Amino acid sequence: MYTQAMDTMGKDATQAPVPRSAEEARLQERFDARIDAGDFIEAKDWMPEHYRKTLVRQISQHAHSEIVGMLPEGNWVTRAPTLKRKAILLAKIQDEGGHGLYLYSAAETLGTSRDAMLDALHSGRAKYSSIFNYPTLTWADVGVIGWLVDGAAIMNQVPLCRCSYAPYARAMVRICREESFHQRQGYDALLVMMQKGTDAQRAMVQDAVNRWWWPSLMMFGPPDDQSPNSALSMRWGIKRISNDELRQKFVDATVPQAEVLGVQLPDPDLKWNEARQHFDFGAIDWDEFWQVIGGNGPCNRERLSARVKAWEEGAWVREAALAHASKQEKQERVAA
Ligand code: BYC
Repeated sequence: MYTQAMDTMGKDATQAPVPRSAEEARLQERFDARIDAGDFIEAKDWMPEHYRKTLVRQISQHAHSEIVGMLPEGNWVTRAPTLKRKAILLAKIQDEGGHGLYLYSAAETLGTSRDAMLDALHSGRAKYSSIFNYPTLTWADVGVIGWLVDGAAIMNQVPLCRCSYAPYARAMVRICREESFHQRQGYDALLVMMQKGTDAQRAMVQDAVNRWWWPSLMMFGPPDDQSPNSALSMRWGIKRISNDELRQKFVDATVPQAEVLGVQLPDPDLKWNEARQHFDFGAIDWDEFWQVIGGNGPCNRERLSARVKAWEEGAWVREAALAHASKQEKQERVAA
């Protein structure tokens, strides 16, 4: 249901920055031709500086999102209702940590160090997904994160498996496989509460859906006409489907799932449009979105300080790992 056409945009949405020399123009022309032919670009290939910067920005933000995304779920590890749910939640959080690591590695192939990326996160210069600045108030939030947040993530990330930058595309293939399990475990947890639970549990699920629905729609980014990065990212095959198109696909896929679950999506304007063959939906509160990505969401400060604390308190682990590696290297040199 989440697999879909991976390229719906034209290739000439905008022009790349003008090359500075004849040699650069020749390289740029070859690069453009490769993009147009659907080739993948590898780390050692020539690429325009702006392409490199755009990728570092997007991939590092994506990595930060995975790592920060562990926090709202981590809040429920000690309070999961059964051993089975606790084991599933732990595995899911561990997967998110792994996704962050693949993505930092993919960004490092572009010549930016992990320390520089983490410094940008810790100092508040780098962004991470708006969705992780909302609190997880009840156990139902964990299920809803799986269903809606991972569902939105898959919708956005499947096209990235065909991103023109090969190391990112390769990382995304594995990530998407794991995200599918995450989405299903969330839906399963909610289904159990809705079908076998008490009235109080059903109310808890509905309340969680009410709180997470609109922020999930914001995950796809601003409307296309307010998305400054889209045109070039589309031109270069980094993004394959626009923010608004992906948001629409997500709504279309999710409404029938809500019906099966027996929850109401909190939007009085949500209705099937026969002419468009899509669901119409109400206006998104973009002021809230800009506030959240500007650092003023409900949990921004808490999330960032948790990451900074983990980084500072983990210094001895990094030092010990480096000391061990250098000791091993010395021993190998002596043995050789
Ligand atoms: N939150 O020009 P636009 C996960 C920023 S991880 C925060 O459309 P672009 C998961 C955007 O960065 C989910 N910021 O940008 C993990 C830009 O600012 P800058 C993360 C946002 O890049 C654990 C400005 O707004 N997924 O799912 O063309 C557990 C203008 O936007 C957001 C990814 O990172 C946002 N929602 O498109 C469970 C996927 N939206 O950088 C789940 C990869 C926009 O110019 N990323 N901004 O200062 C992408 O696909 C694209 O970067 C986006 C934005 C669609 C997110």
